Amino acid sequence: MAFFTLRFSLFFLVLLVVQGKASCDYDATAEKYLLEDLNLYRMSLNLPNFTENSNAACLANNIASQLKSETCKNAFHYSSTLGTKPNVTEYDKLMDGCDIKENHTLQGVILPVCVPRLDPFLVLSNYTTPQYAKYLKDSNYIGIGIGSEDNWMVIVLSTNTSTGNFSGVASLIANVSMGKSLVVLFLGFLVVSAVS
Ligand SMILES: *[C@@H]1O[C@H](CO)[C@@H](O)[C@H](O)[C@H]1NC(C)=O
Ligand SMILES: *[C@@H]1O[C@H](CO)[C@@H](O)[C@H](O)[C@H]1NC(C)=O
Ligand SMILES: *[C@@H]1O[C@H](CO)[C@@H](O)[C@H](O)[C@H]1NC(C)=O
Ligand SMILES: *[C@@H]1O[C@H](CO)[C@@H](O)[C@H](O)[C@H]1NC(C)=O
Ligand SMILES: *[C@@H]1O[C@H](CO)[C@@H](O)[C@H](O)[C@H]1NC(C)=O
Ligand SMILES: *[C@@H]1O[C@H](CO)[C@@H](O)[C@H](O)[C@H]1NC(C)=O
Ligand SMILES: CC(=O)N[C@H]1CO[C@H](CO)[C@@H](O)[C@@H]1O
Repeated sequence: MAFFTLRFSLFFLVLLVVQGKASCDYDATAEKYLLEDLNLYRMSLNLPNFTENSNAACLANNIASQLKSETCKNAFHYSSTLGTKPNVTEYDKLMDGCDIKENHTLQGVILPVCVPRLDPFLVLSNYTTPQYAKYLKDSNYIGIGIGSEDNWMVIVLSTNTSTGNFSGVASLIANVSMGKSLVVLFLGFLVVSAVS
């Protein structure tokens, strides 16, 4: 715990220093530290590190770009209910743009948070609340894509199976219950607002 606190303090100093730089540098730094912290969290649970999934990262970035113009206040509008797609404009196009076939996303989860200036303490603490942590703790999720824009951080978790690896390769539909997969995907699309 002390280790985490120290890391965060250092990160905060780094943030103060780089704040004047381009926002994409800022975003990339926040994403890099988040990935490291999530992998430390996984290590503490004896789970393998997340490996970066470039398709999932592409989707995470696209979703973050879409959400960028939304204020944190409206974040809960983006939570999704069973059987609906994430409430993001042209979600299908976002997937196509990343060369992802929808059949390969069924078991994936999309976890956005909205935190002013992506304060790393609050971002990580939001991801480690039970409703998101249960996915981070799940050994089925081995891949990760992280995207961010302004106040939005989006994590897309992928599995090592054809129904969740965000592949662009077409495949026969896997023999899983569609309804169950949709629950997994869309329960995951919960939006966290820091300003509620
Ligand atoms: C897992 O990630 C942590 C944090 O980035 C790193 O320190 C560690 O070396 C990684 N472990 C492996 C096996 O890659
Ligand atoms: C989707 O988001 C918009 C804001 O962009 C909101 O007005 C609308 O109510 C949301 N729809 C649902 C079903 O949450
Ligand atoms: C993913 O699955 C393949 C084949 O099932 C296996 O060879 C590979 O080691 C797995 N990767 C991880 C990170 O579990
Ligand atoms: C994802 O699954 C598809 C279909 O099983 C497979 O062809 C592809 O190699 C997998 N991709 C990754 C990155 O595991
Ligand atoms: C994707 O899943 C649908 C059913 O939801 C199926 O009809 C379609 O053939 C599948 N496509 C591929 C490329 O596997
Ligand atoms: C798919 O699952 C059903 C039961 O859920 C089973 O009857 C069927 O044989 C399975 N098909 C394949 C190809 O595994
Ligand atoms: C779900 C969750 O933990 N949301 C929190 C995200 O962080 C902000 C700022 O600390 C909190 O206000 C939210 O409750």
